[in-house]
Amino acid sequence: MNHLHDALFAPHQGSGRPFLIAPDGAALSYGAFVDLAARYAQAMADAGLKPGDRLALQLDKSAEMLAVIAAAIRAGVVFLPLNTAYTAAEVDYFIRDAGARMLLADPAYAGRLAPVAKAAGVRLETVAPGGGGSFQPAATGLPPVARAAGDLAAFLYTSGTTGRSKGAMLSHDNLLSNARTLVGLWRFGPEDVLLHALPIFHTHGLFVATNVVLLAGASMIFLPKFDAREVMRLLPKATTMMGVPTFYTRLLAEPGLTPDAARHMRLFVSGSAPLLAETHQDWQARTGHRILERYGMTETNMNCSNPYEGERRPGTVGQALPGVEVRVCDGSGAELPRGEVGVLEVRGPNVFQGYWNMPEKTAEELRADGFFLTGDLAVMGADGYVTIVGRAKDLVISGGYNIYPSEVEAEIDALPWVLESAVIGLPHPDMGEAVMAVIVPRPGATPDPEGLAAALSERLARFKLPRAVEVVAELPRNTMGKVQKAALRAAHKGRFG
Ligand code: MCA
Ligand code: AMP
Repeated sequence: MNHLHDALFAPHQGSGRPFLIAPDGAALSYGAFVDLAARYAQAMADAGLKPGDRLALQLDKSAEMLAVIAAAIRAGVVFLPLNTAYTAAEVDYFIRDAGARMLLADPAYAGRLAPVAKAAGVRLETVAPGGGGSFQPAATGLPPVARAAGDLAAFLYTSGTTGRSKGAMLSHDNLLSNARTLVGLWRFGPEDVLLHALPIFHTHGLFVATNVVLLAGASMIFLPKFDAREVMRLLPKATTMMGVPTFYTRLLAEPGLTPDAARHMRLFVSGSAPLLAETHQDWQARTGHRILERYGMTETNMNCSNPYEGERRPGTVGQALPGVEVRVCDGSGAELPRGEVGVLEVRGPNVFQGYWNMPEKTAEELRADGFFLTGDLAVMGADGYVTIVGRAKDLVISGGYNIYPSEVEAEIDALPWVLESAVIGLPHPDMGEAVMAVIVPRPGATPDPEGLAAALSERLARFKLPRAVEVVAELPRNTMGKVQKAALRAAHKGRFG
């Protein structure tokens, strides 16, 4: 048996039901998808990939990318999907750290990735949306390779407040148990059509959206990326949508967003970043629908959700999922009384297996009793509803993408004119938060704030680049010498409107 394959893909073999629906209405059936995945799996075996080997993917969103992921599951190969915005320097780190055997890239990225793949000794092949590229499915399919519940399925890289990105190891059952819970909780069934506009290299678009659809035998309208007009056009053909808060604020700016436009919808889900209570209320006023907010992490998949029936309380992420334990603790792991703010800890079958090759980091964040320290500050009400009130970790979430200030600061500090820097997140009307850099120049050097983005663009994905830069004589510090980011955030809070 293959734990994930048997639940997600095997039941659909030979089925003529639609799985992926392109924006023009063309459908790819479940049967055709499973067949394609089986043949990609054989191509992986032919390329020498063995169960447990790591396969990195920097692919544009497409049916082929999903089929490659399904193939990796079938072949027992651990896949690591990478944001298409990552630069060659960033990809270089991931493929080396993961010890990837192969890197599958969109042909458009192959030129920039070839040197790092070669230097790291990783085989580079290409896959294009629509099926082109050097990596082609074999003529026949590979029988599913046996994988148990605890075997690794995927690495998803996520940064910490210090140091480089860490590969969060997710097992077959981490993914399956969570998807099963969500299907039940959110009432997904074969008649559902999910409007899918998220990227599929992160948890939200890949594991939450796609696995739920697969388990339920539902269909998804598969958009290459979020585009408010396209979503408005296709909304009448869908029953459900999952998005980050930016999706909802952008859709609220569409004049056509009315109860009539949303009348075929039964569920809108939001997550990955805080949804303002105001957005929740505006959405209800415009469409009659109450957005269902849930909360999760790369390391844990989903932890909390507002209910399907019952109160969806704006500004909260609802209650712990069935089978998941959530507690608010002081720094030592002692649970705090309801109503007090502390660090949120999570335990359950959804919690990951640790960070790849980083036992010390794993031990810092995963307690011996199985509770994972999320780094989010939260308060739990008497009725179990959780409100995320802040972050103990220095993290900016912009349009649903995580940006770790320490990573951006390290790159800025390496520039010749810079003495030191502080990177902060500020409220942004479209992205929720956006990044600003406050920089102290070296004595005698000529500051070049206008050239900052260009200077960093080889090193950092564009979404991480500061959208505002200020050059200052010194950074505010407390008596311990620590930069006071709260003071900087307060001083600049209106910067993005
Ligand atoms: C694009 N840009 C961004 C972002 N996205 N800058 C900051 N933050 C962003 N999120 C920049 C690009 O680099 C580019 O800059 C310019 O904006 C326009 O790019 P474009 O691709 O046209 O942007 P967009 O289409 O407007 O994208 C915004 C977006 C997108 C639709 C909000 O970022 C998105 O789909 N976000 C979803 C992220 C997501 O799936 N997160 C889930 C993570 P330049 O002009 O300089 O080149 S999973 C997770 O967090 C946990 C587990 C959970 O709970 O789900
Ligand atoms: P990631 O590193 O992509 O796994 O991001 C996980 C982080 O996103 C969490 O630790 C939270 O800080 C944040 N997050 C996810 N969903 C929500 C939500 N509904 N409300 C507030 N923060 C959220």
